[in-house]
Amino acid sequence: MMEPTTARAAGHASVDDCRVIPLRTVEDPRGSLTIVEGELDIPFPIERVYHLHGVPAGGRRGGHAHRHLEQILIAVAGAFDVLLDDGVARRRVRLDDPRTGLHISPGVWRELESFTDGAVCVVLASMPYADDDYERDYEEFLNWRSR
Ligand code: T46
Repeated sequence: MMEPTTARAAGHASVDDCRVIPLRTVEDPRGSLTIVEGELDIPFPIERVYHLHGVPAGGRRGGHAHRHLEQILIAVAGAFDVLLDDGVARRRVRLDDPRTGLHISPGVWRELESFTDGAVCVVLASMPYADDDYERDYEEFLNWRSR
């Protein structure tokens, strides 16, 4: 059982709280099978799954923070960069391995960029979709983080 995120309630995590998690993978001559069970392999129950695909090579997504939502991003095909920003520090993570997932804590700004052709990003999310959980304005994000 994975420990729940302590920063979850506060929503004021740092970029260093965002970790690349190795995912359980079964390898055999037929190929590989990677497993994610909520609260076992990742630190939250999975309420929603979506995937980004058909992103043009070099394309970008994201450009926002979530106040409460936490997520795991997995590059199940291809690769892309995730730029993380907590209002003080920034960190860039390249995702290119379907056996790992990037845990993004609440309150961290993210930009996805440098997609390779054919890349697919699967996202495991801790909450249903809620537009009012998004902070899409960077200046407002900085104000919120500094409070
Ligand atoms: C994130 C990155 C990695 C829905 O109706 N339901 C959903 O569950 C989602 C995720 C999106 N939408 C709608 C809202 C917009 O009209 O789909 C449209 C595109 O969403 P957005 O511009 O937010 O897409 P991205 O790729 O910039 O961001 C998405 C997630 O929204 C976000 O949580 O972290 O992927």
